[in-house]
Amino acid sequence: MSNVVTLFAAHIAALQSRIAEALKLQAFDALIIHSGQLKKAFLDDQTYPFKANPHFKHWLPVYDNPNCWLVVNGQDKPKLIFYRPVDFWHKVPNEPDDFWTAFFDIELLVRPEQVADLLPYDRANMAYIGEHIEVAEALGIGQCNPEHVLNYLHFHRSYKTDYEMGCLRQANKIAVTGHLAAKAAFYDGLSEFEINQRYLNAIGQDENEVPYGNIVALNEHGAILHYSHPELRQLTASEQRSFLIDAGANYAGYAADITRTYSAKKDLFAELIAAIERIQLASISEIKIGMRYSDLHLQMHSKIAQVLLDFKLAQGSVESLVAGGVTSTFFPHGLGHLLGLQVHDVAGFMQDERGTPLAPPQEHSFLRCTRIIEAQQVYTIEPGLYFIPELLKQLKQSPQQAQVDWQKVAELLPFGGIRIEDNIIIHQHNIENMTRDLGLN
Ligand SMILES: [Mn+2]
Repeated sequence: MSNVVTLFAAHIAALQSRIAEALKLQAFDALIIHSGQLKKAFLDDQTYPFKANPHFKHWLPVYDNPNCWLVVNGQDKPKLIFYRPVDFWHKVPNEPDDFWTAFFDIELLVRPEQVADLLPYDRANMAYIGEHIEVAEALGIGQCNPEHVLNYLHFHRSYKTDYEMGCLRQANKIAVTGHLAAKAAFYDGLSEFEINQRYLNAIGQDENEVPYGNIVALNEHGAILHYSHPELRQLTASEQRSFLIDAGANYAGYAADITRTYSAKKDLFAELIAAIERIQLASISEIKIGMRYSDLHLQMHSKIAQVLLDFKLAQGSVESLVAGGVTSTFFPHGLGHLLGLQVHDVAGFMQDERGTPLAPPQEHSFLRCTRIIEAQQVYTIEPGLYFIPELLKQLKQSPQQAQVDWQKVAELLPFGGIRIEDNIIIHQHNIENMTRDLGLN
């Protein structure tokens, strides 16, 4: 924590200069950034879990308080309007008194609709950054989410300040604790549901605080890429084969996103896990500044092909397995993505601060990133190898089916799949693997 505190001043200075540059693009007087509002379910008095506007939580570690506002112009001390209602039904947040409070002029807002009195008087030449356009219009704010400004801010969000890197390390540290607890719970034979509970217990966060829904999958469920229905039933020892867990943690609004796969026994599947881990680590070690992320993804397909050949799951050349789409059957998702305030951080396709997009290669449409890899960026690297019935069925109907050893595939089908995912920081002279450095192997 102390580390994070000392880095906060430089973080705010960096955001101030970004805002100053962004405002030059469209000559606004200021940006008015809204944390958001609670939303009710249809015909209900119950609200959805609150997710703060990432542009808001970029400035301060407040991600659980709706109806807050920031006014920033890149020069003056940022103004924070902090929502603190009089309310005996809900817990009211304490008055801000933390390492970050000195960096803001803070005013307390008791009723959301009174914000007009606390915002600058003339808002015609200001821009609203937030979700609730009707609120911005009612407040007479000149423009909503101007595209040039958003593109600029999104592109630059990919370059993390030292403070942000500190937060991402902390998020990883917390998630690693959960992963170790979940691994132990798997080998203790617990159900998916209980393993997930153990994970959340270990990290001290509930399912609304973690940055995405945990994927806790036993056996065949590992082949469902976004499996989200953990079963209550405990497997018998003989039913236990494999365990895939994709679970993160939140720290100060920043996300960790980590995946591990385990085999119940020392079997073929365990060897396959070790092989995927080797190519995952090899891929990280091959990253060079200036490479395009999508090229790293394409190189992973060659590595997957080699694994298929080594394990005699397929035959032929690496080139033919990649070109014929065989590797895409076993590895149907992208190699990874930018990570930060959002688990799939914005701007994965942006090639410059004007927002010029570069789409992924046509055969790899699920890839979330085509950026040039540069220092201060944070990525996940998450290759996988799965036995997905629907995709295997399609492959079986293609000419490439002759390259596949279907008996071997049938043998591995009950294990679901493998994914190994680490979170890395690109530095000028090295790649930092936060996940492994913090003790998850
Ligand atoms: Mn991920």
